[in-house]
Amino acid sequence: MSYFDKRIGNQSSKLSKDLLQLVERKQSNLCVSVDFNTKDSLLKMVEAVGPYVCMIKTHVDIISDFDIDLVEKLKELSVKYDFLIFEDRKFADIGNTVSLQYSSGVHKIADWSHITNAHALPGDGIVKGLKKVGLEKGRGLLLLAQMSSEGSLAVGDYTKASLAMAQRHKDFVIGFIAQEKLGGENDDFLILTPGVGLDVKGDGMGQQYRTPEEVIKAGTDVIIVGRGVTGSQSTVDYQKAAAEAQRYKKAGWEALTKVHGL
Ligand code: S5P
Repeated sequence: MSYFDKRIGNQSSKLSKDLLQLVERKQSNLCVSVDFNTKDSLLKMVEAVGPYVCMIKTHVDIISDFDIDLVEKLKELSVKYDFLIFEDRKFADIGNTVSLQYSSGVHKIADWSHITNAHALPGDGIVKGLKKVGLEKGRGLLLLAQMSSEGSLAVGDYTKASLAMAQRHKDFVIGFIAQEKLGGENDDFLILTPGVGLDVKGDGMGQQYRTPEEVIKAGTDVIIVGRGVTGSQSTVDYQKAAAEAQRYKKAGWEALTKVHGL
């Protein structure tokens, strides 16, 4: 059985199967994080890198002119270029509050984002609250089991407890934001890893970068790259970003091929 067939067979949610199929089909395990703060610059960046990614990660709360039209355009681009949308909301409250934050407000994240994430800190209630809203819409959740930043407190027993929490909610938790493989064959969670860069080791504000090959050797499925692809918004060059996306796509796919003998 091929590597992807095996991984897909291990998944309990349709969304995680879809993501692995997409990675294989597009030969891309690259998620680009577009941390830009206007609608226009975000959409232009997605237009530039869309053909090379399996996922686009957003932080919609930083967009000064956010409206529903942005969401509609993002959804259109996700169909046009075949990628999933991941709103990096990092929920961190009690179940009742997160269910409201996920479904309501200006952003209505559950209506359009295939995937979102949450800290395990509050306990199982956070997963229950999000699941109540997201499960029937076919959404999936990633738990932040580890972080890329220097001095992160999400280590050791906290990471283990995050894994145990995910195991109790396999219908909705599809995997982790983590720096290494967590779980085994019986709970084959997806690992999405930020803090990935080919050229620099940090950003002077605590971010730490490893190369695609380093993280994929450690068990990553999807590499999350922000500024390494997009550059900074103040000096944005969409053509360069498209070229960088191709470079990271190639690096990610080659590492996956090598590590898993595809
Ligand atoms: O541990 C983490 C978790 C996340 S989701 N470390 C991170 O950096 N992130 C996010 O990934 C962060 O919020 C940012 O959007 C992206 C990394 O961006 P970059 O420009 O440093 O690649």
